[in-house]
Amino acid sequence: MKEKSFALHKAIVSVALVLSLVSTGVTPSALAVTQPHPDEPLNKEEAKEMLAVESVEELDNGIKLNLDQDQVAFVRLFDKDLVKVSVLEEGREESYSPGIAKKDWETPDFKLEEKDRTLSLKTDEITILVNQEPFGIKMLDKEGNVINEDAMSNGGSGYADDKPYVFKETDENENFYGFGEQSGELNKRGDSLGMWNTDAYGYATDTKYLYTAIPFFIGLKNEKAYGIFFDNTHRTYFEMASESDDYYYFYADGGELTYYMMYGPEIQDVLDRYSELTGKIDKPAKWTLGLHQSKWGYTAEEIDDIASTYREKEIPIDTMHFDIDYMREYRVFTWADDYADPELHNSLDSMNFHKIAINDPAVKRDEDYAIYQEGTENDHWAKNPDGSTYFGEVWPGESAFPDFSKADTRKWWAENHDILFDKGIDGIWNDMNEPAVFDGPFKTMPLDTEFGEGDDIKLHSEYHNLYGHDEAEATYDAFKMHKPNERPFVLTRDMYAGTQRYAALWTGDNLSRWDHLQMSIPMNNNVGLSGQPFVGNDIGGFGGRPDAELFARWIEVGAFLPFSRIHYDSDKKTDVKQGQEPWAFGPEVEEISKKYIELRYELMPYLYNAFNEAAESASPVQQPLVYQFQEDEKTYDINDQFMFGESMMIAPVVEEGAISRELYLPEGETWVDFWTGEEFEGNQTITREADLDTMPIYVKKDSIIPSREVQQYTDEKPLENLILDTYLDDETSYSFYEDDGATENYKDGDYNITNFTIEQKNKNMIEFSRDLEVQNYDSHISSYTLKLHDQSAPSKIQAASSKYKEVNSVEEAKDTQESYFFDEEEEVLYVNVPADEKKKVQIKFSGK
Ligand code: MIG
Repeated sequence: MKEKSFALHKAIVSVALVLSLVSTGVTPSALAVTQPHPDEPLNKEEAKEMLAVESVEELDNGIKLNLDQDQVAFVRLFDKDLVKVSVLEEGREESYSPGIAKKDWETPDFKLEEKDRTLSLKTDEITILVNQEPFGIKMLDKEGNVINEDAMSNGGSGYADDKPYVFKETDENENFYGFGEQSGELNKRGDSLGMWNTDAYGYATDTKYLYTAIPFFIGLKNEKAYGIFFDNTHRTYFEMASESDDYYYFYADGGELTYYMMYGPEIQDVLDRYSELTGKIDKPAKWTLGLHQSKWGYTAEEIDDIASTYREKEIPIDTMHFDIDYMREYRVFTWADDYADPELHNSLDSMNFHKIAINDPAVKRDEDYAIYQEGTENDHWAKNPDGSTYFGEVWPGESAFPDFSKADTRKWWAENHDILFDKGIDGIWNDMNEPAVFDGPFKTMPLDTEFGEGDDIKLHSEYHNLYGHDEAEATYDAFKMHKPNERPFVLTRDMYAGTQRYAALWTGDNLSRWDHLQMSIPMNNNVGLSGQPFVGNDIGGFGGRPDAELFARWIEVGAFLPFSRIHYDSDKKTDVKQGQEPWAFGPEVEEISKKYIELRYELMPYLYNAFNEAAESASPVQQPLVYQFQEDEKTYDINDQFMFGESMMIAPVVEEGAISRELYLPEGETWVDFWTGEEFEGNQTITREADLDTMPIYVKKDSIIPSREVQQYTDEKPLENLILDTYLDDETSYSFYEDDGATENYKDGDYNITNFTIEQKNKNMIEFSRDLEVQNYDSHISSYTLKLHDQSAPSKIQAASSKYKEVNSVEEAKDTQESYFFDEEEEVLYVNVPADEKKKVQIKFSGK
């Protein structure tokens, strides 16, 4: 169980926390000091005073309800399965937080009726019933099943002591997912969750407040999913059947009651709508999907050495990170001499490394420092209530903080990025954007610090959870400003709903502990179900140091993270001298690391396509099993397995000392062991041996996994030979997306979509065909290698009248047009098809 409240301690600056966290035996901190006050329970008696409807006005997309107690409510249909509900003080306008990407919706067809004092708004997909006395909302599907309803006996929805709240009915069959980045397990039923962006160094498995606030969740009941987005940027609370099996509720410390509700029934349908509302990720630059290496405290020389060691050892990698040490005494937008040294940059460039630089919001109070001068002259700082500049202590010492709520300030911030981009920096890493303040009253600013100006002033209590969001937008804009045709890469520690439009997320300062490796899986899976597919954890753990076994198990998982970065804490905070590079634990772990990192690079076409899907429909790259298998209740609570894209299931070993594990194979599929080819029917739990170098992976039968030769970095060689790794049962197809993976040219149509189909026509024939759906990108692909698993020797392969030639090795097949090779031992058939093959390729077997 999570802690239900936190004692209010005197603020202890993070340095003190840091000092208590030394060596590998790090104990997670209690983090009791990071919330402005203990959780404030909702006044439930007050909530029971319910609102009643006095009159109704029809709107073009819904209704306005004049309520008693000087309140009004709006119920608007934004789409046939999306409704916006707001309850406001009379006279106030409905609003949109910066989390919202789309405000103009085309009103769906709907019918408004009134029967027995109940109003009904009916679309093709849902019916919203509004009870008038007392006021309450119900959502039904088109068959009339109740999907979600206000818990009227608890007080429905409204305000209690100025806190907006909503009570909903639930029962034991309902489970909850999403809520952004959270500690604990996958299924949040029974949990008390909170959102207040927190610098949670060394968080524990039950730490309630982490770095992000994504007040969105998915309810799954009787196999049907719906979503609720509580668009409130104040500190929010979610009591998910934590007090009773019959109801759940959510509320905020302040602000207005606005929430959106969307219906599935598929989880993906919910994500479609949620991501239309709050935005989707951009298609990422391909290099960002490669491996990243980072450490707080690498010297300039070490950055160069580590990079060249990767190349010498031929362990694939794309990117080195520059942590805060590169700045001149932590002054943002400056370079310390040794890190600015052109030799370092030339060296990294010559090894084809990409470079990411960290950036913090705090600007050192230093009258001789240009950035500080500009910020002061142009009124860019957050302010105290008396209008003076707010100052707080962070890495550079006393600092001012940009007010990112102002468009001018964001523009100024974006402009300054030329100082980083001019040095060849390709990506920006936004840290400390809670914002973290060492000497603030609870490690951030006082709640009455002011942002914005004139009528737009927001207090920190309201703006806090948006600070990182707006900084991410400013950083994203820096790319648009300085590198307009390049795909931006921003990495952020903090999010509000919608931040995925601008940035990828890493999950902050985890620890080198087994329970952190375990927790990272449900954490990422829930982030993925919250509209943010681009997520990763510091591989090996940030605080403390892993031992060889933990690092090996972690890099195995790490190679399958959407964002894959090894990163670790400064040596100043640990007794143990232990690196976290793949070779730092001896030859065995180096080999294991290399094996899995190479696998990631081989799977790059598959991974890039999974990201393309994510950019188009918010489908997560790393998925909890429930995402694809919501009809199989055995998946609902699985914490230690995940899907990597559509077809691969990862069942990592995350227990110390374990060399085998149990794993569940979901119902409705046949699963193929990736390493042995052995097949299993779904709906069973099996035990898999897993020595230190084996991470169990299963592939859904009837799938195609596009892959390629290993590269040392993503753009090393053009993709000429596309391997179609095929696990055929009956019929399978794959829609393959390709573009340059770097520029915005795809927006002008510069991409290809090729549809592959592989079909077992009859017992003696497999047929391959491909259809060019879109062909605008100048592809380098000249051949496809069909890699058909679990086959016997073919008798003949031909495309119309041209006969394919049998050769003696995979290599030979790759170099010979229209050829094939049968690997008898592995029972794998390789067929090399020219990319311009227009005819169907028929693979024939003499009757068995
Ligand atoms: O207060 O820049 O989460 O990744 O290495 C610590 C130094 C500041 C916290 C980040 C971590 C980064 C570290 N930063």
